[in-house]
Amino acid sequence: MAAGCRGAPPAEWRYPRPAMPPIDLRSDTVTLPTPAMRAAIAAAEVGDDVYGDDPTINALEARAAALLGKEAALFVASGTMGNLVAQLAHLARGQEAIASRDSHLVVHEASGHAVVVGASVCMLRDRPDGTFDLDELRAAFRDPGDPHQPVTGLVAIENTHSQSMARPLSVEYTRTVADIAHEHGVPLHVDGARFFNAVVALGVRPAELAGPADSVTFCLSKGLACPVGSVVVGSRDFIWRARRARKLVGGGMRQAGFLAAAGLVALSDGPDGMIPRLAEDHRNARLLAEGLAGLDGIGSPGGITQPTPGPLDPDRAVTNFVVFRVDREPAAFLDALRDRGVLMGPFGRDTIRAVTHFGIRAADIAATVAAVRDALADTAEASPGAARPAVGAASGALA
Ligand code: TLP
Repeated sequence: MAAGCRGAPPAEWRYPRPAMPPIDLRSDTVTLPTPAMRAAIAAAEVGDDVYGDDPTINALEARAAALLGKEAALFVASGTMGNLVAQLAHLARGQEAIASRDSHLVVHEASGHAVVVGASVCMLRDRPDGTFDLDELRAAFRDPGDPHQPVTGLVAIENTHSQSMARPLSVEYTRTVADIAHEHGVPLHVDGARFFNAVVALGVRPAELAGPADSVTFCLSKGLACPVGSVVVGSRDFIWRARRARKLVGGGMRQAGFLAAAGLVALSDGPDGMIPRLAEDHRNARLLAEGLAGLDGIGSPGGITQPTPGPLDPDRAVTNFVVFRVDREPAAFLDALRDRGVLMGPFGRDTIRAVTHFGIRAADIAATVAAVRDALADTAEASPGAARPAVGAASGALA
């Protein structure tokens, strides 16, 4: 077994499903394809993509490159694969990437940077607005003249920035980080798993936000509701290297135009396109945060997710995440919530995440707030967590 894949499976890693279709807020990855996508999938013209013969993948890659203002694009199986092939294309073995301590690339990708890329990561702390302290960023570049040190080969940022409750990072900030990276001769990669949520929240054009970056990965399979896939964009040379890297990790997918067809629908202009409707998810997240903030037992998640202790602050929910803390044992609360037909998930230590997405309507938000109220009541007595410190109290907030 490969060294990076050891570890015992947990007793039960599949979430038991309730009898009724739940209001599933665990992630926007649970979205199902639209009727227009299903029709496009059924009708898709396909070919062997490893030979470059799949017209639907070629069309998707051309559309993605044009939309984000880059020379070329590559369709990959997942956001994780997108970040991995981007690192393989940017970094030589033994180099170092600068990335956020809490980023998906560092925490949730099974150490692909170390296991597959052979790179170390210099981890920076993010601030509550999702940005790096720029002096800390400047200080993180290694001295290329010192043979003891790794050579810095990449800066990576995440937009939207999950740990800060999915805040969007601005065009100006992205440009500043890119300028600093480029001064050191290093490219900037954006993990834009929810890049279009950032575009919609900021009210900018995709090409403006992608412009300063050397590469961007965005996911089709999250808020854009496609069944599978992500796209990496960048220069022609970079995408050629990423294509080779995709082969290396076994990601050459042959007639995957059936999957790309849904992506073309999602990125289309007009009524079937999925980008502008992300604004509805953001409104619903805000509604949910407002509803939850009014409940006893719900409080600030702490840390950079919400640095102020006390009640949950709805102003933190600017895209499609709501992250909060309960003054109960989180697992018992989540079980009680599931029994009431609502799924949410743990998000880091002791905090809970709800993600709004296609298929969740304002009425579901009202039902969710009612279910949370009931689940809090269900777990008030029995939970050993009832003795936990009050939510949002200074001692209860993550540092
Ligand atoms: N994130 C998933 C989980 O893996 C945590 C989620 O439910 O949010 N970058 C970011 C910022 C992401 O949030 C994710 C997925 C990825 C990359 C990876 O995408 P996939 O799941 O397609 O490999």
